[in-house]
Formats: sequence, structure tokens, C-alpha cells
Amino acid sequence: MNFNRLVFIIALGMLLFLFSVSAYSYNSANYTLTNPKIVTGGGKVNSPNYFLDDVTIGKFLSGKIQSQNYTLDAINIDTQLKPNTPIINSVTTPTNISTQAISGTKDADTSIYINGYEAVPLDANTAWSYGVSLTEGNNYFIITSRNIEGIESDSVTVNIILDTTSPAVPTINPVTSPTNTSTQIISGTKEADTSIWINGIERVPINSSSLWLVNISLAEGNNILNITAKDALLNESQITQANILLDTSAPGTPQVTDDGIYTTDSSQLHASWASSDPETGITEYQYAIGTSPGAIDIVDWLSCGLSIDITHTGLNLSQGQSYFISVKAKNGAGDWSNVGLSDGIKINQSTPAIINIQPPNATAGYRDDTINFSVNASDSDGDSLLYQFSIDTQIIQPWQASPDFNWQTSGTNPGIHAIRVEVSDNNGGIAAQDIDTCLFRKPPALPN
Ligand SMILES: [Ca+2]
Ligand SMILES: [Ca+2]
Ligand SMILES: [Ca+2]
Ligand SMILES: [Ca+2]
Repeated sequence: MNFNRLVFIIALGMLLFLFSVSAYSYNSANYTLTNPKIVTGGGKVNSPNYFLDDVTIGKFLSGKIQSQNYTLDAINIDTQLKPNTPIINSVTTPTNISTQAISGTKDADTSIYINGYEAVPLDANTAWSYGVSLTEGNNYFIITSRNIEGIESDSVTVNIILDTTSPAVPTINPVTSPTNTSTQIISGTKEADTSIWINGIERVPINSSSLWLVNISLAEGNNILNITAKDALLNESQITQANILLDTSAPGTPQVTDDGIYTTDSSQLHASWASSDPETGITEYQYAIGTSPGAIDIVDWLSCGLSIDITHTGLNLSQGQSYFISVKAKNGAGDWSNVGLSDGIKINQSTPAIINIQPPNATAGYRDDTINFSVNASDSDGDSLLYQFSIDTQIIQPWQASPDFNWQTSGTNPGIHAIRVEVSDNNGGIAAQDIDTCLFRKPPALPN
């Protein structure tokens, strides 16, 4: 005996259902309800009482209850009273759309109840659909079907998650910019269960972490990064932006200028220079001083910040020695330029002085004679001296160690000629003086 089903039948009495006795078949020994069936027509069962051993089955005829008690040994209801559990088609979850049609299949001649409300009235169809409205977050739908007797199926529950909210804007940790490295790992924080997109490309798939990290490749110049987070529904956060400037070109080699050929001051050296980096500018200069191009034997590399000239004092430099100033520049990305060099400067503590020249200025002489010039000069720093002689800007005696020069005047036109005497200390110091000399034609010899 299926007592539960009996209890169920008792429950029928709570409802407005009509029974047809004729629908039941039974015999005296073992009554069997083969096809419980609703019949239409008036009447009402107020309190049908079905008991295991004492069953009253009501029959409505002409609006009156006609009933009879039966004593049953067993009741075997061979119809499945409870409808099949409805089958729900897959739902879209999570979603950012606030309405959705839930659909599925059901037994024919059943209705669909969703969360206790009749969503689909009883009909003969086996397919059903019902539109639901969603609220932000979880939306649980408990779905049953009921047959005409009001017998309810087992329930099936679906949850549709509505998510229309955008994630919080992600953060980015400070980037290194400018840089001379063409890749960089950037990182920051994000909402859990979001992905990270950079310039429209998903770089971190959705995950539960609140941290993100991406190794990016940089192009020369500015690299503007628009970074957003997206949730599972692709709701997108606002943008956080970073810019990384990649500069792989070093500054131009500094053009270094010292103070000429020589300096008389053996205690200091001065130089100036120019360099530039169009992309990231200059952030530092360093200089050094040595006794040969590129050498740093006098002053090792020293920073002078952004100064574009330097006077290095406190030196004890050697007479006659050349010194070279080296300069290099660093740009904003940390790249150093090639080393620029000055062309060298000598220490020359004094320059030659011409004391006198014989013959003196305004000398006269005859053409075809030889005029002997003799120079008396000195240089207080002890440099040995060289002498050069020119006539009317034409060199006729190149540099020589002798202060004497014998001018053979033959072939030179009569008239006034400028004799230039130059004295060099071979360290850049030069003294010069012009001796105007008038050549006359030599008169014919007097007859004896
Ligand atoms: Ca969201
Ligand atoms: Ca550059
Ligand atoms: Ca120089
Ligand atoms: Ca000198």
C-alpha cells in the first residue's frame, strides 16, 4: 500500500476537484484506482477522507454528493501523479542584461511555477518560456510544474547573476620613464575577478587576484598605456593611463672647446661644450683632463651637473705640456654619449719678447747688397726660440733656430719693403715686428 499517495489523495480534498467514481475500477478484494481523473461539472468535496481501510469516494451527480464507503485492502494507483520535474534550458549567467527568458520543457497539461507564482498557465504544450527581470547580483529561480490536480513536481533551481557594474579603475605602480630599455614589467592592483586590458588588448585574463603584472614591449618615443579592468561580463572600468618614454639614442658627442692654443696659467684649465638629446634631454655632464687625447691622468671623471663649462683650479701643470679636456653627456634615459675632446691646450707661461732687431726700422740699402738681420729676443719661461723672416708677406726664411738672416737683395725691386721678423717659443707664443727697408739702385762705380 502506498500510503504517501493516499495522503496525497487526501490533500486533494483541500482543493476544488471533482472525482468520477466511474473512472475507478475496483473489485471487492483489492481495489485498484487505475486512472484518477478530473471530470468537469459542478460539485464540491468538502472533506473527502481516504483511509487505508476506509475510503469514501465521492461522486458528483446533479450537484449532489453521492458517496459510498469502501473497505480497501490496498489501493494501487498506477498513474504517476507527480509531474516530471521541468527541464530548464541553459540560462545566460552571469549577464549584464536585466531581463532574460527562462525556457524549457515540461509535461503536457502542466503549468510552470516560478518562485511560487504561476508563470506559465497550464497548457498542453511541452515547451515553455517565461521572461524574468533580474536584480543586481544573484537571482535564484525555483521552478516547478503542476498538473491539473495541482500536484507539484520536484523543483529545479537556477541562478542567474546580473552584473551591470563596472569594475573599479585599476591602479598602476610607478613606471620607469624615460628609459633606454625596450621592455618593462608594469604592475598594479585591480578588482578580483577582472581582466586587465592595455590599449584594447587583453593582457591579463580574468582571475581572482587583486594584483596584476604585465611585461610590455616599448616603441621608441612615447608609449601611452590606457589600462582598464573588465569583469566577466566585459563591463569595463574607467581608464588609468601611463606614459613610458623610450629613448635608445645617446646624446650627441659634446663639442668641447678649450681656451685656444696655450694658456699662461699653469694652475687651472677652462673648457666649454655643447651637446643635446632631442628626446630626453641632458641630465648630467662629466669631464676629465689628461696629457693626451682621452686621458684622465690629471683629473679623473668628475660630474659637473648641467654646467656647460668648467674651470678646474688647483692644478700644477707643466710648462710646454699639452692638456686635453674630455666631456661626456648623459640623457634622461640614462644613456651616455661618446666622449668629446678638446683639441688640446699648452701651458706657456710667457711669450717671446723682441728686444731689438739689427738693422733697425727705416733701414736703407743698395740692391744687390746683402743685408744681415740679427734678432735679439727672449722668453722668460726659458723656451728655446725659433725665427722666421718674410719680405712683403712672402716667407723667405722659414722657422730656424738662428736669430740671424742674410738677405740677398739681388732680384728685388728698388723701393720700400717690409721685412717681417717673427719669433716663436714653439708653445704658441709668437712675437713679430716689421722692419721697413728701402732699397736703392746702386750708383755706378765712379771712374778711377
Ligand atoms: Ca561588475
Ligand atoms: Ca636620445
Ligand atoms: Ca686648443
Ligand atoms: Ca713661452
